[in-house]
Amino acid sequence: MAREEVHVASGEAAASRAGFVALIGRPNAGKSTLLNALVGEHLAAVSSKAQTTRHRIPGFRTEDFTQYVFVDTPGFLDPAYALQARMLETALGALEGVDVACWLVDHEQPDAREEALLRELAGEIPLFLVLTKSDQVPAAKLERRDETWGALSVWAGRFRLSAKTGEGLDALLMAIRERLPEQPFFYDPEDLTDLNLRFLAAELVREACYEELGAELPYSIHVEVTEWREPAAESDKTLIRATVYVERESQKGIVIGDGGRKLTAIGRRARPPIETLVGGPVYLELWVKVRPKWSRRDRDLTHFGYKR
Ligand SMILES: Nc1nc2c(ncn2[C@@H]2O[C@H](COP(=O)(O)OP(=O)(O)O)[C@@H](O)[C@H]2O)c(=O)[nH]1
Ligand SMILES: [Mg+2]
Repeated sequence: MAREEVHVASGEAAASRAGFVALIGRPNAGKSTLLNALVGEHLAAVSSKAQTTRHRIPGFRTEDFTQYVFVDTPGFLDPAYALQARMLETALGALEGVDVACWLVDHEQPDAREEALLRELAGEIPLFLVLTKSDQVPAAKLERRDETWGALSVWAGRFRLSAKTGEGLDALLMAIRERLPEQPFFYDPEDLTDLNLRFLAAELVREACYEELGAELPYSIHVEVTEWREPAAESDKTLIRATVYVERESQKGIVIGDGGRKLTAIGRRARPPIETLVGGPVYLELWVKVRPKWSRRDRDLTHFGYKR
């Protein structure tokens, strides 16, 4: 493939850089929030409940001469059932072929499993330590974390940042840039992801469910977009029908709520970000269905798109 070169004003040729950057770490470390901040768009579902991210979510950031392909991943955890096992496989699989990995941290110290993973990774690619939530975590605590984690001496660089305020993002981007290979861009500079809109809309509904529902239920929820009708006329809305799958009849009642109030609230919360995504008004119709024990059944997981 021919190397694309971008000519700068001085007449010198500046080669473009492009590459893949994995965002990895424990559940709740702030991976999805950082992906969204780096891409400048709400691509990945975020919530205070651990294990919100179930798939590999790519997000692109293209600057003049640099294209970063960030990959958000499910958190590292010991899998307790089939869905979690697939999530872990997805997280590990996302590391294949990346140029840089960022290990995001909002806890005090590594456990043995994490340490082993980090040592293995550091032998293969540059590994950056990223202490997250610097807007929230006291400086003294960040300092301690930096010391404890830094002592692992597997790092190509150490950073602290806040995806909420943007503090520290530029420094991380500059360091990543230096580690990306000189090569042509992979994607159109206008593109932000290669995920399709249906998938992203379903994720936004799932995120709204997480926010509206109690602590237990979210892990039982899967959302599928079943119908997507483009507006027939300029003034029309895009019709999007989605099904919220739960595992038990009793859960169905919880998602629907008294007189349908819960489901209405979920729809009201999901619609604005979906409209931003679609770039126009949306009519969002939600249905709730029971699919017994889907999160433990291989066939259902495959059917729902959880990759092995
Ligand atoms: N204050 C603060 N909260 C954050 C920041 N980044 C993430 N969070 C919160 O931490 C929780 C987990 O974030 P999420 O991105 O879903 O973590 P993930 O599981 O690693 O993807 C959510 O409640 C976020 O709002 C940050 O920079 N500052
Ligand atoms: Mg996440």
